[in-house]
Amino acid sequence: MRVLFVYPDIGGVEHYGARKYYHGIGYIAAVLKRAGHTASLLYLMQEPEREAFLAQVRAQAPAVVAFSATTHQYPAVEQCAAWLKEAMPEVFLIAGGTHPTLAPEMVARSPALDALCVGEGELPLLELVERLEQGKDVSGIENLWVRRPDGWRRNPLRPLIQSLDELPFADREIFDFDAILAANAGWVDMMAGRGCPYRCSYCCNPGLQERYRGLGRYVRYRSVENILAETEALAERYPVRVLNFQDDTFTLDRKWTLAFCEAYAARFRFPFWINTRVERILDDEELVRALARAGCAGVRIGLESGNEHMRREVLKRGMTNEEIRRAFRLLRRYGLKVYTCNMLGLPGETPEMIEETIALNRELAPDDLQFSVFYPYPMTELYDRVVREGLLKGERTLWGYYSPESVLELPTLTPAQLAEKYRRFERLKAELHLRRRHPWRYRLRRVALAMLGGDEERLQGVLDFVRGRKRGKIRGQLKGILPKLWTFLCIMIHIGGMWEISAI
Ligand code: B12
Ligand code: SF4
Repeated sequence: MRVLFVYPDIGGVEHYGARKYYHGIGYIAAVLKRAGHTASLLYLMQEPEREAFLAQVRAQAPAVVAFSATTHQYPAVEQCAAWLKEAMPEVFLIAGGTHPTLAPEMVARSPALDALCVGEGELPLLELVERLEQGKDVSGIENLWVRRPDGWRRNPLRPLIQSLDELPFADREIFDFDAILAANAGWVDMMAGRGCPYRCSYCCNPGLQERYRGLGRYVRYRSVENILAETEALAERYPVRVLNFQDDTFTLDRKWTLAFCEAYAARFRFPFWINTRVERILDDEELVRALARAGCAGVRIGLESGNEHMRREVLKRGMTNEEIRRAFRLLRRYGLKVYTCNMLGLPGETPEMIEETIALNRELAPDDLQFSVFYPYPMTELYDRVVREGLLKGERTLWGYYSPESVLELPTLTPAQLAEKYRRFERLKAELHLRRRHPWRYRLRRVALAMLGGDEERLQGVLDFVRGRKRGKIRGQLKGILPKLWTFLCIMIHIGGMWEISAI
């Protein structure tokens, strides 16, 4: 049977600079293909346009269209499903991924979808496709909510896949992986496992842990051997330069991590990057040394806020600033790069608290950082809080995620203050970039800033003035030169003309 996946990633290319690979679709496609089905992909990079979208779907002639969506991208799914249901009612429409898993009730409001998938999709989608092919009833498939004439049938969840090694390697071809790799400088995304045991209030993991309670271990790892076999297969087929592990917390299982490092170092030379938490490397010199020796080039760490109260009480992340500093020192001692993830516009946050986040980052001087305006995702503690406190501005479209705007009305932070702090983060990012690339220019900037009493706005004003003067000067010089240049050209043309006449 032919299945067409639709992956909306609107605004993603502008934000990340390239198309990205997604394991959720990759794994399901691999399972379908292994069972002899055909799977293809429509990667939506821009807001879809009806006729073009329908033409692309028709060209694939699918029996099933399978949408995947995070919360931000869901409006595109709703729109495309509506067009499809109207124009091609014979095609079965299903949506899965983070948003349908977190907010199935919201997704079930779509009048166009025939089914939605809560949780892991490999086995439910395979079962759906096989049943459709055999003309069997599909309404009782575990993990699926299926539309029936009398309403939705909400089937229970099946147990989590306990042995991830049983899955085939995620399918790369469906994403045109050669092109993705070329656009991402040879960085290959990998997943070593699934699930995170922490309970951060802004993250969907605690909600998912509850949803899956009693259905098997939530945090699972692939065997080291299985990951190395995939790495080998990838390296044989593609020009791999860096492995990019996207697991939420790579070093959760210390014994597993040490075993991975040892085995990896013996077979591969590619550098790799991981995500982890301060607590999972803190004061653990043996672990950090092992990571460094295995080729771990860098670590991404969530600071989220520089204010300890905010971090501990609101975000439910226990580490102190001192522990963060110690973790940084340890990572640096072993030559690992560090990248921080930060949020701003949190409930209860004041401009001063954001300044603390900026100051902590400036002090730690990560090799790079990421920052985003807090967005409340369904099925998280902070989502419930902002709804309870009436902070949500109302149903807003989510296209503009990558922007300095908030969907919240915060009594402690005005939109203008948030926008100003967002700009400060942009400047901090540029500053860290300058520090890495041009240490001398960075030092000069620091001296200039100190002379202006640390007032960044003034420094920016001075820089703009100097740049403006420079531009003005060039323009002035051009103004002086242009008439002379014109006279010179006229004389040359005249002489050229005389020369031609005399030649005749
Ligand atoms: C890799 C990753 C990315 C990649 C790839 C994008 C993507 N779609 O995941 C990139 C870097 C592009 C990215 C960007 C963003 N991400 Co991101 N990302 C992740 C991460 C770390 C891993 C995703 C993954 O590959 N998981 C492994 C696969 C196997 O699991 P899975 O995604 O759950 O897929 C299974 C099921 O959901 C289901 N399924 C999925 N699709 C479908 C489709 C059908 C038809 C069916 C039946 C089933 C099904 O089956 C899959 C296999 O079992 C997750 C966190 C996490 N651990 O999941 C965050 C996560 C998905 N990202 C998140 C966010 C917020 C973002 C960004 C908005 C912001 C940012 N951080 O830059 C952007 C938005 C991009 C977008 N296009 O929507 C949030 C989403 C929250 C939400 N409610 O939507 C998450 C959950 C992080 C978190 N804990 O909060 N992200
Ligand atoms: S550590 Fe990261 S992935 Fe785990 S619960 Fe917290 S935010 Fe979510």
